[in-house]
Amino acid sequence: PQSSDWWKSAVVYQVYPRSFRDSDGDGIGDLPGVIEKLDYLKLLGVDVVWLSPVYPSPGDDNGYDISDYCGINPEFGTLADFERLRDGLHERGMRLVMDLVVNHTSDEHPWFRESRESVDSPKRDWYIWRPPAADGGPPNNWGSVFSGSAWEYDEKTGEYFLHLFSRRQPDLNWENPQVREAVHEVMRWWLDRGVDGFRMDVINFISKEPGLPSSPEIGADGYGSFFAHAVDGPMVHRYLREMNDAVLAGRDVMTVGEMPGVTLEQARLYTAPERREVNMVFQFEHVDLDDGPGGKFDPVPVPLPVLRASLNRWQQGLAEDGWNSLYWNNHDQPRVVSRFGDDSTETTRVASAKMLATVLHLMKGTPYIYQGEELGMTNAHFTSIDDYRDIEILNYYRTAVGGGLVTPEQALRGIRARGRDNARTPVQWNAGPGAGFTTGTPWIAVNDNYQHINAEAAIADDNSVFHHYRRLITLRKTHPVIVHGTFHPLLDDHDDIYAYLRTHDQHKLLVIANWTGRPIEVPLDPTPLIGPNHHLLISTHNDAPTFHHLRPYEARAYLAG
Ligand code: TEU
Repeated sequence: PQSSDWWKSAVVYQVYPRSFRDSDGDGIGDLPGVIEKLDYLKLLGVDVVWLSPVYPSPGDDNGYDISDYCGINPEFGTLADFERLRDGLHERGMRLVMDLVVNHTSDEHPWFRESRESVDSPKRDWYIWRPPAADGGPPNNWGSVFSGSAWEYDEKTGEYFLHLFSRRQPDLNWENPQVREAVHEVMRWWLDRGVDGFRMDVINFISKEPGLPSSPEIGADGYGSFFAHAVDGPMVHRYLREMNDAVLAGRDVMTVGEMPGVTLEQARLYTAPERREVNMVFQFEHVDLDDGPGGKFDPVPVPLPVLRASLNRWQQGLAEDGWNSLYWNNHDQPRVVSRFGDDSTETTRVASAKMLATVLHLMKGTPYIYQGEELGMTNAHFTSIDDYRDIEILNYYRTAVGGGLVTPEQALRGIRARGRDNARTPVQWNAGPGAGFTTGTPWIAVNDNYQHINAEAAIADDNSVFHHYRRLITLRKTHPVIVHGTFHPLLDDHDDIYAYLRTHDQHKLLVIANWTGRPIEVPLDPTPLIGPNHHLLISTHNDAPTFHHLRPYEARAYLAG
């Protein structure tokens, strides 16, 4: 591996600044708040911080609607704060990755304001405008991710513009070379300010199928799915290669493309090093498995064999060429301990959070930790729709309940399980008022469980979820088999155990995990797999284990060589 492959052995920590730490008591997290916690991040041991958007924004989608790419939202601080954060990270040997949200802008971005002025505007073609259909309705049947049509009619010029997300997030027209050049300029602007890479928001949506055809695949809400026509589109690989040639070539940075709906076959192309597109992608297969017949908010249980088959397929599919991102959580996903673990008692919460971390962090790829995951933070468990803030949740509730598709109880059940605000409650720093997040009124409620789930308590307890994450990160730095080892699945047809082997030269790593709340027997012998001279490397439980017996949510890894 070349030195420029530093991201292969790195662990990335995602900061969602709005919910991380509020330094000035306005109830909204900010950059000085992140700076206060740099030593905490160093103690955890992460190598990279990925900062969710901090740019000026009207806040329709919490900053994923950007009105100025080259600045800092005053809610979060100033450019000087940004520079202090960058320097604070670099001084501690950590790197900084920025969120690049360029499939769309805010409708308040000057580019869009100019574009909507007239059909002859020099920036008209920077966005995707179409005249109405014959009946005066939208140009095609696509629905937006945030409910309703993906088209918004604009009175001023009598045309529709495309927005795959909210109506306040118009899609940029990447077919226009001026748009691509403008994005390249933005990237250079941040790189020249010392950032170490980009997480690229829905970057596999930037190339739409010419003609923008309606979709025959109609959802429960009556809209057509744009996925077949706007995901992994015809030009996307060329645009990414062009971006590399124009901007990234010769710079020692990392890139990760967020790619809903990406297939393994496409991911191989995106991440093959010689193609110079992105270093890795966030794929969605394992976090979409609980979608039910009514979609994301109609969740179904995911049996371990289904989840494991998916993750193992990606492990093996990106084994030779390309690279995996490993994640359970981000600001769009429910908390993993509530989703695939068990947060119902303190014992099961701690054990299952550690088990899930062990299974993920010992796989091949770059692990991502989302703020609070290292504390075993749980879903919000809100009881009223009034507790929620997220545009996706609120739009869904309004349209699905209002349209008579579901009852309010059904909608809330889905939102409680899958809603994005589960991940967006404030980080729980201590047992004091506001959980140490704010001295004011938080923009979204603090989880009720902050008095026992918080960073201060976790740091003081050597058996905490936090220290387990810290140990996993340390192991990655000590044992090349964790970074580079070949992945071999084990017990492929077992209902309750996740087991695999990693091998690298003479080094062998065996991972076994009990996915259930019941004790189970392990139908494996370590010696034929990793030889007689192995030792216990890490365990979720700290008392002496018997190899063949796994307690509820117990996970262990053994190392040989
Ligand atoms: O998300 C892309 C995306 O399609 C989903 O993850 C989305 O969050 C949704 O929940 C699917 O049901 C990215 C960002 O991560 C997200 O926060 C933004 O809202 C979205 O793009 C638009 O920028």
